[in-house]
Formats: sequence, structure tokens, C-alpha cells
Amino acid sequence: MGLFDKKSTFRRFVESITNVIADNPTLDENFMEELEESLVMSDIGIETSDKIMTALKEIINKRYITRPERIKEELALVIEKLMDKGERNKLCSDTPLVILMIGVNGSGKTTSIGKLAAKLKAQGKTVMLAAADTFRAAAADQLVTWGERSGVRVIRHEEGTDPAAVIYDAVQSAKANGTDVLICDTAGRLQNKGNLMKELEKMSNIISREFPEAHRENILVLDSTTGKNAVSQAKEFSEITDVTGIILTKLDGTARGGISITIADEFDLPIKFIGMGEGIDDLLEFDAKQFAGGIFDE
Ligand SMILES: Nc1nc2c(ncn2[C@@H]2O[C@H](COP(=O)(O)OP(=O)(O)O)[C@@H](O)[C@H]2O)c(=O)[nH]1
Ligand SMILES: [Mg+2]
Repeated sequence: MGLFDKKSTFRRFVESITNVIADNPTLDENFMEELEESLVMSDIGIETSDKIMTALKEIINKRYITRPERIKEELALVIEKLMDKGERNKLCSDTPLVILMIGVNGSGKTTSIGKLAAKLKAQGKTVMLAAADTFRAAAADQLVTWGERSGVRVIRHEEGTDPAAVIYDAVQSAKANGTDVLICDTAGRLQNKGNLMKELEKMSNIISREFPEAHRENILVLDSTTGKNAVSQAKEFSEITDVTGIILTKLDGTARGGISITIADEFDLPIKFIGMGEGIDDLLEFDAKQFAGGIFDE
């Protein structure tokens, strides 16, 4: 089996392009119009669809492509290019590293932290988690469970305490222990944008002040099943903080895979990992070539 479940992630997209090819014997204007329509109907934003079409037309002209069947292959290459952000697609490998995990409730932050902790540990790194989503006790409990599963320490406080205080303690502990990677869980209450911005800023300032030698990542977690909402969250979070990368979750349970292309292109945000399930091994490093190639993989 390939990267994606053929019944879900890119089903709609692939089916509609297959139909356009079947309905059009030649690569004429009609073909191009129907193709563009397919892109837009598959959760790919207008701007990004435009860009894809322009690139495709260029390739068709340059290489004298005449057979519609060739389009899938070329389309995959265009998508790969849009999503490939080079080194930025990789998680910073320098240590010490502090990762602030941000995103709205339910997007998959805590789960992704658990999976990432296990992955980093398997690479031989020492990892610590900070339960700075102090809004609900259940959130910290959930992180502790993941900590036990992957065998990493979790710093937590009482429910309702200042999340910045958790960050402060976690940073001191990470420094004292020479921890390679500290991953901080946060509460993503986007409905109070001003407050959230202040909270994130405060946490960020504490890390910079107390741990200036640490490398930093601010990773935004987006639930791909929410479609256009994920796109608007990418916009809103990039406005309130410096997002260094994306984890796109639940690609296993959606037919809206097209959203990934829009997010990567429209905001120039590198996808670093994709979530393909709820299990500890279901977080995959993003690779543009493998990803785009996987779309049309039979
Ligand atoms: N199918 C699937 N479910 C996921 C994935 N990532 C997270 N989830 C589920 O989404 C729900 C919310 O995740 P959680 O980590 O609690 O989100 P948070 O509120 O952002 O911390 C949980 O039921 C997770 O098991 C994924 O990649 N695939
Ligand atoms: Mg959580």
C-alpha cells in the first residue's frame, strides 16, 4: 500500500482528474478548464489552483505534451514543487531545541507531541514535555499518558495555573538535565485572539530569556478534516506568532487531502509532519516527493 489510503485522502481529487482525462481526448482549452475546476473542487484554493495551471501550461508548451494521460505525472511534479520548502520541511536537528506546539483544541496537538516524543527518543535524543495547556486538567493527564507511553518526563502544574509558569519550570528542568528537546503543549483558544497572542508571547519570551542558547520551533497543528477552517487557522496563527512549520493531522480520515497543497503554498508554510492515524507510529516525516508522488500512486 502507498502513502495514502486510496479510499480517502485524495480520492475525490484523483477521481475527478481521471474523469477529466477520460472525457477529453485532447489537451485543449476545454480540458484545461475542466482540470482547473477539478482542482478548485478538491479543496485547493483559487490562487494555488491558478499557480498550478500556469505551471502546467508552461510544461505542456515546453515539452509539446499532447496526451491527456501525461497530465497526472506532470501535475504531481508541479504539486511537489509547490510543497517542497527544502530544509524548512525538516524539524530543526540542532539541540537544545524547544518546540512550542500551537493550534486550536482538537487539532491533534497533544497526540502529535506524544508521537513526536517517541520518534525523537527512538533517534537517541532525550526529550521532555511541558503541559502548558493548563486550561483543563484532562489535557495534562492526556500528555502524562503519552509521556508514559513513550517513556519521557512530563512537567505539569495544577489546573488553571499560569501556563508560562509551567514553561518556566520545564525550561529550568531541561537545562539542568541537559535535555535535547523540550516540547511544550499549549491551549489553543483562538476565539480570544488577543489573549492567546499575549499568552504565546509570554511563553516565547520566557524561553528566549531563560534559555537563549536553545533553538526554536513554533509548530502549528492543523486538522485536515476541517478543510477551509484549517486554511483560515493557518492565516490567523501566522498573524499572531512566527510559525516555523506545520503538522497536518488526520490525513487518514479525510477526503480533503487537497487542503495540504493550499496550506503549503498560500502561506509559504513548510509541512514538517503528517498525522496518518491515532497510534504512536502514525506521525510521518513530510517528504514533498513522496507525498506528491503518492497522490496518483495506483
Ligand atoms: N485519525 C486520526 N486521529 C488523530 C490524529 N491526530 C490526532 N487524532 C485524534 O484527534 C483527537 C484530538 O487530538 P488531541 O491531541 O487531543 O488534540 P488537541 O486538543 O489539539 O491536543 C484525538 O481523539 C486524537 O486521537 C491523526 O493523525 N489521525
Ligand atoms: Mg491537547
